[in-house]
Amino acid sequence: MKQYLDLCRHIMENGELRQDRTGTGTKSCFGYQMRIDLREGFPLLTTKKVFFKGIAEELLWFISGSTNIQPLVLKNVKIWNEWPYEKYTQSSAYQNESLEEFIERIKTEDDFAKQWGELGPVYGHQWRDFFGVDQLENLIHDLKENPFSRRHIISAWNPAQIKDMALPPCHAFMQFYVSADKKYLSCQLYQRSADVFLGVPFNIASYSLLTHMIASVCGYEAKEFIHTFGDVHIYLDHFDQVETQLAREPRALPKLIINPDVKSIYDFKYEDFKIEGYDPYPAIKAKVSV
Ligand code: DHF
Ligand code: TMP
Repeated sequence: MKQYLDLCRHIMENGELRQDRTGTGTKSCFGYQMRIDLREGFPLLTTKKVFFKGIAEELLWFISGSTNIQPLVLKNVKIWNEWPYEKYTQSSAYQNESLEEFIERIKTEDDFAKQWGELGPVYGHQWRDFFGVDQLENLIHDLKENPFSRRHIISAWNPAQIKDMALPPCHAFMQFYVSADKKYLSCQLYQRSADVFLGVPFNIASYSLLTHMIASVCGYEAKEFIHTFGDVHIYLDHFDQVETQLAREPRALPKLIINPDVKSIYDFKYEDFKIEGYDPYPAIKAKVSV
């Protein structure tokens, strides 16, 4: 995807070197926007292999309202493991388990998972129960009943609860827009903080998938995903990986096929999505800063 490679190049050329919370250090810019036409294909990067199943299962987990990593772990999705583990290692209950041993306990001991697998009131909680408001339910209702509203918004940013979250929301605020002919649905996301090598490929695919799912249950077609960034950065230990990707020529985008029989946003399962014609370059490993 050209837009993504342009973003990488933009940061490499214009970013400032700065310290960050994790201690790794980044090259960073403030403010950037990408526009992705979802009619041209599904935006899953081809310049490295991206873990679509992990993206889809994470999104279904948000939609379910869950904020505990146990359901993800049981599906072998590991992307949220480090954060509860970090908290556990700092507690008095910690018995020197490795990350693998910790995750094995989350899988097999429900009481342990209830106590230590929680991320706090993160995405799933705010989408479905922002101080009692089911924002997702309201969004879908309003998209059908009042398509031209300028208030099609979901906010994960709940200032009163930030202190209880393992990580304050990065993809924090989204707005939807129905075209004048009521044919198309577009989505714009505001992401306050973006790890361009690891997080952003997931975020692009996740919100694009969400746009397709909402369009499908409301009777629209997905049009554009507009991705707006605050602090958009490349970690210093990702430079080689980014250069490897920049040297690869992007290939044709795959297609997303969604099961059209699913009529409610809550009923989707991983098997209702098919990615066709995905022919990426090999995966590229990188360390995640915790
Ligand atoms: N912290 C930081 N520093 N960066 C992030 O991108 C990030 N993302 C979070 C939580 N905290 C974060 C949630 N999303 C991976 C991708 C997305 C994600 C967390 C982790 C990740 O490690 N991806 C690897 C491996 C994927 C796999 O399990 O196969 C990748 O190569 O894409
Ligand atoms: P921060 O809370 O100090 O901004 O750190 C969060 C880091 O995680 C930052 O590098 C952005 C990254 N991130 C993403 O890029 N996408 C995501 O979906 C999530 C959860 C985090």
